Amino acid sequence: QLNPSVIPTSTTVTSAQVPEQETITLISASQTGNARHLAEQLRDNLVAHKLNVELYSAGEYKFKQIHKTTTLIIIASTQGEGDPPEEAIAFYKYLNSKKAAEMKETAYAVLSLGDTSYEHFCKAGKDFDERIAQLGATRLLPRVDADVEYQFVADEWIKQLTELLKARVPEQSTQILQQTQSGTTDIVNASIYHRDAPFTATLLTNKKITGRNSDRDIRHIEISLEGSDLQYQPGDALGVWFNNSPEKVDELIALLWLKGDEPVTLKSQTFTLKEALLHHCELTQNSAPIVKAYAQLTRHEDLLSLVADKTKLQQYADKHPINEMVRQYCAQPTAQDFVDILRPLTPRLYSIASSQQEVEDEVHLTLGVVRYDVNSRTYTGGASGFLADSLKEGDSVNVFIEKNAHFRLPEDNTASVIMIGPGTGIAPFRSFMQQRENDAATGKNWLFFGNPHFVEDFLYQVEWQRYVKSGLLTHIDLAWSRDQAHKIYVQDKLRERGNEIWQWLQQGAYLYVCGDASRMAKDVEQALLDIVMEYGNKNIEEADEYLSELRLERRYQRDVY
Ligand code: 2AM
Repeated sequence: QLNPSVIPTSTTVTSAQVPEQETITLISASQTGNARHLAEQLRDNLVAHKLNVELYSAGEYKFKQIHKTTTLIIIASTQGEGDPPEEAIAFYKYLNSKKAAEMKETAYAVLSLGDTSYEHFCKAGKDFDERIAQLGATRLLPRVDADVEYQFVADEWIKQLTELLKARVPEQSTQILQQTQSGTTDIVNASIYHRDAPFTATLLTNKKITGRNSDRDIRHIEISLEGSDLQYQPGDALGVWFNNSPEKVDELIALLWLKGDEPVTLKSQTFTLKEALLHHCELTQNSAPIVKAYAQLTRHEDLLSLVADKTKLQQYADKHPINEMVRQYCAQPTAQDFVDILRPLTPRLYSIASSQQEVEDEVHLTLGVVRYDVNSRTYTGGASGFLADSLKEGDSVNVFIEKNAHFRLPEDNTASVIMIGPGTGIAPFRSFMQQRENDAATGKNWLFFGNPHFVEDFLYQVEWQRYVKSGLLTHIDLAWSRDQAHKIYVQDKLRERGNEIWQWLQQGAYLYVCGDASRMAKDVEQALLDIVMEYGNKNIEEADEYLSELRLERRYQRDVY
């Protein structure tokens, strides 16, 4: 409420006439936390300017009210093939459906985060922006699409937006108390260690857990967090910083006809070229923008004509690691020009495979090692190669915890859970079971796991067998895709058990999916829809609605990559 004494008497404004300061609704749609951090930064900035703001995460926002907002800000990132973050799927679907109401009263702005190496750059943010305009809302300022290096662009946007919003507020009403709302119900154990100040941990164990004849190299990794205050919950991820392979770096320097001791500047810090390539630049992911920049740098005619064709450019980037590109199109750029076309190295996130209650100051991962051959030369994934090949047990690795409030066991220990995690998607479910055993949770547990061969690829077989024996694991259904002539996948197992899955859902079970986003998660979702249609007697729209409701109740959670 306004304090009447601060209203100038000469203007004889009564409190009834003072326009209530409107509330700015700020929604963050975040996958790895970047959009969330920016939203918090914006919120703090708005509060500092005495503006009235409520911050919500997309997962908790009551989106059916959205047409009632007067000022709406969305900060959204994009996943995989242009999808919105997991927490924003129900919101996104609603907004894009016929049910969404007109938004003529709303003024809004969107900041989208993305990665130009992907075809569907910033698609989720673009979709939000366009759909909200279509519903009749007015843009406060043009949408900004930010790339991986988003901070500078975001700072500018926040500054502009703050000025704009300040200008819209009637002078008298800025005394109203500010309110803010926190995003998640998670207990925040803020550690002194985070992404930009990671903890130097120790690798304890690196053990291959696929068989000798498996075509997958999957490792069980144990890392000691001793001496840190790091705390994690089942569902969280471990962020891992890595160095590029010294052999690949030396090879690249030679291919560039450089020596490695040339000084280069990155974000106003000086390194030698070799240091920059080892510790600060991405070398394991080529992308269309990099190929294009390299073509412009080298002025190679063949490469220039190749990059002029968008499809060919994308295909070339997908098939040629940076070293192969430089080998094929040799040139002698300066060290600085070359590092300028590269991306800064970013940490990789791995779903944690242990519960801290069980393993105390350790953290476990289930790591799929990325390996592939190009022109008979072997390439390895950045962080997976570093953890699996470069590090010896006892060596140091810089890590941090990335919270994931959208992948959590039910708070109710009597609730049942259905876990679908083929391949390395098994990781968080190992942590779930450790946690449920420690909590003596009485809810039922059902695991769907799949991999190519039973003999080679049954990850953590002994542990699952123990859980089945003890009764903690009520059911385990296994899909060995290549143990017979035709493929069998987890979604086939789901369909086989459709009736019972439906019963579990009707009794309040929670569904979790972890693993491959591009095919598995989509096929699994289709199987779930089919089950809901068949056993719940619903048509496709109703089944879709049913899954959306589950999402809103946090009974359908995914950690897919
Ligand atoms: P495949 O490689 O034999 O085709 C973990 O990678 C397991 O997931 C493997 O058994 C793999 O089978 C399987 N898989 C591949 N595509 C899938 C899909 N679309 N849905 C579910 N599982 C899939």
